[in-house]
Amino acid sequence: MTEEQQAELETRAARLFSGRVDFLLSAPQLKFLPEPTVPEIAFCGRSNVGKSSLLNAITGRKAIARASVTPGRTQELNFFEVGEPTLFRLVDMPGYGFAKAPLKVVERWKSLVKTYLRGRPVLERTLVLVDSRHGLKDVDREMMKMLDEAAVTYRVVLTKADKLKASDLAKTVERVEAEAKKHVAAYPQVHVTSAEKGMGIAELRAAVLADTGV
Ligand SMILES: Nc1nc2c(ncn2[C@@H]2O[C@H](COP(=O)(O)OP(=O)(O)O)[C@@H](O)[C@H]2O)c(=O)[nH]1
Ligand SMILES: [Mg+2]
Repeated sequence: MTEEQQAELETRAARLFSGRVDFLLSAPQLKFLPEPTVPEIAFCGRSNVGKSSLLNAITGRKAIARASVTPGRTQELNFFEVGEPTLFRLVDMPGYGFAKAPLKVVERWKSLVKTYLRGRPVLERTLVLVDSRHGLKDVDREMMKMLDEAAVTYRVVLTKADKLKASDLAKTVERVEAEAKKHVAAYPQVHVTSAEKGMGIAELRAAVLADTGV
């Protein structure tokens, strides 16, 4: 893509996300999933990775992702619609890696997520969020493996990049990219973002729009 095309895509994405973005529904079980009528982009990551903050930054809202932090909704797939009429959906997947989650809860999570990933024809891309300070953890690797197996391509997105020195950040990017290259369904390049400072947000927003194909 030329610089000009990239700039044009970012402008289009910014305009689109500043328009209609509405919470649609929370699906605690597969039978509550909305009809697969438009492309979907899913966001996943360990709890506290900065998923809600990133969703807010991408959509330019202060609290669009609030629905997903409502107690009791943490184990559900939350759907947001973008565009008027709806062009695509963002899906906020339940955070993983709770230290103290009962086995039963973890199993239920896995079953819901796996079935969604494997059987969702409109799922165009997933974003796997990873905290810049921590790099990839085993739970992230497990998620990546699940996506590889479901043949859902994904982008690894480093969050909270403002918390690291540039030199440490560069090392983390290098390490994570080296590992991403070993996963068949992963993009070889990672995104570096800070919801707090706005770093990488315009580019990621454009990438999400491009991924939807609309
Ligand atoms: N410094 C910094 N803190 C962040 C950033 N994004 C999120 N946080 C903080 O990380 C914590 C978890 O963020 P949240 O978006 O709720 O994470 P979630 O559990 O993945 O939805 C909160 O205290 C946020 O303020 C960021 O880009 N920079
Ligand atoms: Mg959240």
